[in-house]
Amino acid sequence: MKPVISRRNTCRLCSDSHLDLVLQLTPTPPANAFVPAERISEIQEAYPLNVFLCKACKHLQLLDVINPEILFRNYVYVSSTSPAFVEHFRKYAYELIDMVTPAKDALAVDIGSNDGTLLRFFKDRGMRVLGVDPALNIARKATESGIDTLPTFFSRDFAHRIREKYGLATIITANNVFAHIDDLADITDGIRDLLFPDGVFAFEVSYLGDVIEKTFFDTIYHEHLSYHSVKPLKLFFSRHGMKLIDIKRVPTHGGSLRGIVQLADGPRKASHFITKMINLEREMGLDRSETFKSFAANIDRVKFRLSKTLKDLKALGKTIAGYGAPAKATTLLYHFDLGGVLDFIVDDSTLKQNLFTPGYHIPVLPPEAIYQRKPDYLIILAWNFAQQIIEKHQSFLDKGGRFIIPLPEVEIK
Ligand code: DWN
Repeated sequence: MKPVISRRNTCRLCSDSHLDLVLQLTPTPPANAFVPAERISEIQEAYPLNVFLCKACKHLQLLDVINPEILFRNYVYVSSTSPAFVEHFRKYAYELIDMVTPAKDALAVDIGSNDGTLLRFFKDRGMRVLGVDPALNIARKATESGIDTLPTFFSRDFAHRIREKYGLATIITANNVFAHIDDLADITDGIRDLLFPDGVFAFEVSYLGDVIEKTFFDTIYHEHLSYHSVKPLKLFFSRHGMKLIDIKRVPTHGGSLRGIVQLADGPRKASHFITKMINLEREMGLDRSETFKSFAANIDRVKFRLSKTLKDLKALGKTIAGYGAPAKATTLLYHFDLGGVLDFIVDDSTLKQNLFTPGYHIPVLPPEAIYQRKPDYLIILAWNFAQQIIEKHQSFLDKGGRFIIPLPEVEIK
């Protein structure tokens, strides 16, 4: 087996070796490395969370790469936990179908298809669908639910095997995946080889512009090797025989980019919005190291405010629990040194219930625990779903409980 962690010394998008260290967060265990009760006495190793800016193409990235077999083979995140996210995927799928108007039985391939949430909407509209996801448990359940899912990592070689068996794809998607892959060149060459000449590749990734603007630093963790912005991606695709033709900001995960890509000689014209986004990124300073130094200062400001708020509440004898056990909570808890503050965390995902969080081993319980253990405060660690969570638990408020939203600013509701 490959080592647990390896270090690359070139940019993931342009292969240049001039990379600036622009941000250092507290090292953590892998963000989704939840453990069962029988393993809580084990010490989980923490790995560096150092962020680098490529001086050539300005791509922001991690260079310390944790073995994807460790990160993704036994995965605990499923897209369908959030009804809002399922609805987002429904609209997304239908927008792509309206754009491409696929022939009957045309093939849609989803890379990192998870539980098949997106593919189900393509299937409902008459397309052949194929998922590819290395999470053995989730891939098996997706196949059993009617979405054929190959339990493996996508690669150029694997794309050729898919092409031989299923033919070319009219739509290829990769959502919350294009930030997770170390060898993006190989993946992209595979996508190019699998795509129909008039097909489209669509991806969604967390957007660096939103991370910086809203101080969403907790989305920095080892699964996310890349923190994408438009200009480096546009250059990258052009170097791989493809063309970025549209870009759209979408609200998921605190703010994401949806990119539409075609073969370099594809039929569609590029949107002028791409140039507008590149100009906006220059104004935001996403291509400058000093931007990330002020980002670090913002993180420290929020850390001071949140740590003081929680420690003052604890000093008053208040009890505090967490709502949602997202991957990003690992970064937030470690970087803000909050491991000893939360008595427990609740999460609606049965895959995480009755496990313990990475490293700090805080128990993750079903939401019923809120009404059995009656904490005074609930800090919403899945802040991107704060509204849905608060609406679902009005009775917690009615009983005198309060919610704390940690980012982008500390808020008590
Ligand atoms: O890139 C990734 C994003 C897309 O999803 C992956 N690396 C892993 C994962 O990141 P995350 O775990 O931070 O994602 P979420 O979707 O922000 O996690 C939300 C958590 O909150 C889940 O554990 C489910 C939970 N939740 C809940 O308990 N009740 C969510 C909702 C909406 C709820 O009502």
